[in-house]
Order: sequence, then C-alpha cells, then structure tokens
Amino acid sequence: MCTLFIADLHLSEHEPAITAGFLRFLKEQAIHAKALYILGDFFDFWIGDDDPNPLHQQIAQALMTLKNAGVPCYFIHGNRDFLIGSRFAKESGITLLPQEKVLEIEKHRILILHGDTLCTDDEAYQRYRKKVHNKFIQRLFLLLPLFIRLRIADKMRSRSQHENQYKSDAIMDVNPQAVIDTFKHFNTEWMIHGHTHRPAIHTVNIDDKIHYRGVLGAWHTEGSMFKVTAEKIELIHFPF
Ligand code: LP5
Ligand code: MN
Repeated sequence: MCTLFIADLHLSEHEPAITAGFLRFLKEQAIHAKALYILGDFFDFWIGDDDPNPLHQQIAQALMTLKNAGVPCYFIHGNRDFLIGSRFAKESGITLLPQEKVLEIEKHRILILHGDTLCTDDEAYQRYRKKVHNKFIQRLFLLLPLFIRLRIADKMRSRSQHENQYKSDAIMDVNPQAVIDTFKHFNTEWMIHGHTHRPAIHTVNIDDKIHYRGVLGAWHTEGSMFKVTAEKIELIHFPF
C-alpha cells in the first residue's frame, strides 16, 4: 500500500487537460492508495467557498467519490488557495491540515508543507503573505460581493506575474538556512513540498546526518507525485 502526495495542479476551467489528468489520476492511481495528500495550489486561485464555479463542484464530487471508496484525502493550503474553508472541505470530504504537518508513514518521518514559507529571500512575497493570512483581512475580503473578489484576485495575479519577471530564480527558490532550520525544528529526515515547481530530491547534510527534501512538480504538461511505501520514497512523473 502506498501514500500519494501531489501539489501545484492549478486547476482552472481554462485548463481542461489538467482537470482530466487529475480525474484519471484519482481513478487509476489514488484509488489504490492508503491516503492522498494535496500540498496546496490545487486550484489556480480561490476566492471563497461560495464561488459557484462548476469546476469546484466537479472536483468536490470526485474527491468525495475517492473518500467513499475508502481513500481519505488531506489538504494543506497553498498561496493561491489559502481561502479554501470548511464548506468546501465538507462538500469534498477532505480534511484540512495546518500549514506544516509531520507524518509517520511506515518507518518514515516526513514533514509536509506547501513550500512558500521556505522562500524567505522573497521579502515582498513574505510581507504580502503576512497580510493575506491575517484572519481579519480574510473575513473582510469574504464579505465582499463575488465579482469584486474576482476583480481583486485578477489584479493580484497580474501584479504577482509582473513582479515575478524581475525576481531572480534564486530569490524565488527556498532559502537553504530556512530549510535547515525547518528540518531541525520538526526533527524529520524527510520533507515534501511544492510551490517552487522545481521537482527534485535534494540531500541536505545537517550535523553529519543526511536529510531529504522532496519537491513536487507543477502539473503543466504531465502529472507529478511522491509515492511513499514501506520500502521507498519516489518522485514520479506521468502523462495526463
Ligand atoms: O503563485 P505564483 O507562483 O505565481 O507566485 C507566488 C507569489 N504570488 C502570490 C500571489 C498570488 O498568485 C495571487 C493569488 C490570489 C488568489 C487569492 C485571492 C484571495 C485574496 C485574499 C485576500 C485576503 O502568491 C509571488 C512569489 C512566487 O509565488 C514565488 O514564491 O514571488 O509573490 C508575489 O508576487 C508577491 C508580490 O511580490 C507582491 C504581492 C502583489 C499583490 C498585491 C496586492 C494588490 C491588491 C490589489 C487590490 C485592488
Ligand atoms: Mn505556490
């Protein structure tokens, strides 16, 4: 039996191939798993559980079908979908997790997280993150009519895309010290995250002990997942 991890699908009605790829992944792979973990940026953006977008209902139903087949799904928010709340969780049967969670799977101790909190060199992003994670600001935002929330999200998306052109690759990657501090804080041998869209398994030497940082790929043209079994932890890419 395996446990599967995915992130950064950026599901949207404008990318039907990714949705189809995800639905196929559920039917052909996740269905055989012990559990599925989604590590954020599952949707391209999320402006509230009351958004009547039919894609959201379709995905909720598919996740509920998975749950009813005996495969629980756990979710960590990303920087695009941090507003996913209890209503969507109920409709889809997913369990919302805190931003960092340590799992004990077979003999492995694995920290899971979205990955944006490790990008500490991106100071503009970290300042922005602090604001949009403020519960009071979130509550105010959710009180706005949907069309205004959509307009604000559009503005944020285009400003983010514009600013990212001028940020170096290094700034938008994880900070090595933040990775070491996080490993030490959670005392795990492994971490798995997404966000940077740079799929790899990195080794990190801390006090003469090897640690592993697994990075999931974004689902642009193929699927990306980590598969954890008693024997091994693998990064796997597969066609939609
Ligand atoms: O996601 P990605 O990879 O493109 O970029 C991220 C960081 N950008 C973001 C912004 C999101 O993409 C925007 C999504 C909005 C959806 C939710 C709306 C809900 C709003 C709720 C309010 C309570 O996360 C980007 C990082 C990059 O990852 C790599 O790590 O660099 O960070 C930025 O671009 C941040 C900018 O530097 C500054 C923020 C710009 C937004 C300013 C707000 C303007 C508001 C206008 C209101 C009228
Ligand atoms: Mn992200």
